[in-house]
Amino acid sequence: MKQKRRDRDPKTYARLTHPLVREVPGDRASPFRTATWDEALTLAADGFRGAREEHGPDSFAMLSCARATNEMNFVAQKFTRVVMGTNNVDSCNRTCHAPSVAGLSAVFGSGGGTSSYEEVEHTDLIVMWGSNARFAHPIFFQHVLKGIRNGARMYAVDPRRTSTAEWAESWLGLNVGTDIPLAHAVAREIIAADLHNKAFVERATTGFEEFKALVEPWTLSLAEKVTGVPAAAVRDLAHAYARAERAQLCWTLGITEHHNGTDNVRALINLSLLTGHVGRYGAGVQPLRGQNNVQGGGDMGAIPNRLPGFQDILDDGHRLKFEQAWQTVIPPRYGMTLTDMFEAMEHGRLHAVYCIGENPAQSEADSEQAARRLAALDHLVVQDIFLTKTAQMADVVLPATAAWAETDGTTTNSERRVQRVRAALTPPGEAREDIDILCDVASRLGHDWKYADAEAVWNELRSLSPDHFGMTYDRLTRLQGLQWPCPDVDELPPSYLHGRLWDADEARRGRLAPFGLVEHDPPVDLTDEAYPIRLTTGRRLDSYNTGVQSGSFASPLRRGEYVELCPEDAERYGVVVGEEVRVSSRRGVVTAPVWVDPGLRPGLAFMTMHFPDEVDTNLLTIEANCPIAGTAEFKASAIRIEKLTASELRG
Ligand SMILES: Nc1nc2c(c(=O)[nH]1)N[C@H]1C(S)=C(S)[C@@H](COP(=O)(O)OP(=O)(O)OC[C@H]3O[C@@H](n4cnc5c(=O)[nH]c(N)nc54)[C@H](O)[C@@H]3O)O[C@H]1N2
Ligand SMILES: Nc1nc2c(c(=O)[nH]1)N[C@H]1C(S)=C(S)[C@@H](COP(=O)(O)OP(=O)(O)OC[C@H]3O[C@@H](n4cnc5c(=O)[nH]c(N)nc54)[C@H](O)[C@@H]3O)O[C@H]1N2
Ligand SMILES: [Mo]
Repeated sequence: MKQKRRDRDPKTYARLTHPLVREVPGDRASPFRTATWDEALTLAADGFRGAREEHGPDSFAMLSCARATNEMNFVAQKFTRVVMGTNNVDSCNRTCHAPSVAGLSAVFGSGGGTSSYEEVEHTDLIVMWGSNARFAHPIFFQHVLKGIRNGARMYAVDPRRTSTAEWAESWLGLNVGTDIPLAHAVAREIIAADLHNKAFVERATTGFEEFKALVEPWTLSLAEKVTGVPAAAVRDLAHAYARAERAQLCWTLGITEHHNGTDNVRALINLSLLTGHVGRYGAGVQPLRGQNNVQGGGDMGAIPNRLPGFQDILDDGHRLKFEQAWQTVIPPRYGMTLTDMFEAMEHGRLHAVYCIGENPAQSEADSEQAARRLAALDHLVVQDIFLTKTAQMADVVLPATAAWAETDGTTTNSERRVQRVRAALTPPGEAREDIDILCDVASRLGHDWKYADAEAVWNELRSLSPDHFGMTYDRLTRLQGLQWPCPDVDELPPSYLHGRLWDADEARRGRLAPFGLVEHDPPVDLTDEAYPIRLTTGRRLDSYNTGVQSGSFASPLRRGEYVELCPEDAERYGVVVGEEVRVSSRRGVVTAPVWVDPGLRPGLAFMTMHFPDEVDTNLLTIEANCPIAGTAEFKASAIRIEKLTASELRG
């Protein structure tokens, strides 16, 4: 079908080149004017000092940038803990893969994906579960394609028949939010067919008998009723996964962006425990992380519960090590997650925010509520490379260099590989490196940190994080990156984690992997007569997140925002491609043109988060959060679609 494009011109962004402050200090309704660096840095620091003195250290929070380098994230969390005296530091990891980290940590003691990209080339079965890697992880998907070429079979589990699913041998098109029933039915079938790996279950896991009883009711026919996936397809996946010599189970936001995201993750990990598809070359579980350095940001301690090197803040020994190194006292309690921060804003408990390279005014679920909460802060400093919607709300805007091609340092991808990045381009105007800006704000608050370069920051991290100690800049350069854990400067780390589970003695000495006893819990935002359509949101190949970076240039590849429906629904609502319609949820209303996608099913609509200046999809989404990880249910809202009246159409 030839579809007519009817794009609204997407907004384009220009790079920030100079610090900005308000004409009338303290009045965010007054316009911005350019300022000298000295003036802007002093204003930024004064506001943070004021909040700390008046309301205490926990009235401050840092949002750290998952696109910037490890070194920058290290300094940002150090600023939060040492200069401001709080553990309130987090990033977009919270909106994204926090459930993966929580689920993997609970089972294996470490939040990283267990395998290397290369291993999917040498595996027998690849399951892409709630992941559109063809669009969102194109580099990883190249490895998947090589695996398929080498003879691997691929299964895709996604409510939409995505571009990724087009490559699969079998597509399981489940109803949104029914992943636990599907996973439980797969597990039950594996056990019923006596295909589980009894030796592995016995040696390496706990809780099997309880798990077996838990999944017992999830017969193939019950699963078909709840998930919408034909029983034969569920059975086929169960047998293929269990019989494969080696299988890779990969998931992303289709699993995590739910009000029970961590439970979903546990349900998938259960399948790997049942079959022993973990801890061996070619067999593993992989949450493909989102932003280029969201893995590294967490590893560097830019999260509220971990010090650098993923060391638990509640562990006295870990805290003491950092307190001695930094000559400070670290609060012996977890700080606020991004989710907690917005909650605290609502109740006036958060007064000052330092937001580096995040755009929460547009990326948070229920964005109207998020923007209102940000507007109520006493002091908001935004450090970015573009004047985002969040930056437009700030008291002070600090222009940074881009981590990509303008800054030296390292980043860590989702196979835990730390790689060097280098400054190759001259930054625009007066833009300065994130680390230098942070250090200058710190010095105005009484902390003089001297870092000659990014390597000096990295070496401080190495001295405090055993998992990173073996990664010198020299080795990272010569070996084109190294994966953690890398404790030794002479040895190469293994490509996969948890091999110890295969050794009877070692498995017994270490922790065993518990099955997750998780139950089905449908989406919070129920569909009914008033809101009959299930909206799920996500990504397209041509654009990036809130569109700030991908919106900074014109591209013929990029089409604007649409509400996508299946052909039957378009007919049912009497709407055609390109027609503007009203899309309403229980929280907000937007208008958007219609697109027809035969990969959708009746009752299911799709929108992206890429064009919030034209169509603010997050006005529609619900802030129903996973109680363990704090991630919102971006993947399930209830909406209705209405034709516009003639006068509305004339606008
Ligand atoms: N081109 C591009 N690439 C990107 C990004 C970008 O904006 N653009 N963003 C990056 C970031 S930050 C991230 S986190 C990743 C995200 O990467 P992905 O998670 O792969 O991307 P999404 O499109 O958000 O969601 C993945 C799939 O989940 C499916 N899904 C929705 N609901 C459910 C459900 O209930 N169950 C299951 N099983 N599946 C469901 C959707 O149909 C969708 O195809 O991409 C990264 N890469
Ligand atoms: N409806 C819906 N909403 C979602 C999602 C969804 O699937 N559906 N997904 C969620 C997910 S997974 C994520 S990760 C979030 C993303 O949410 P955000 O992280 O808030 O959004 P981005 O657009 O990625 O913003 C990145 C910002 O970093 C800036 N930046 C880039 N490089 C640098 C640098 O080197 N230094 C500095 N200082 N700044 C830099 C960019 O200019 C940009 O403003 O959105 C979430 N929101
Ligand atoms: Mo993300």
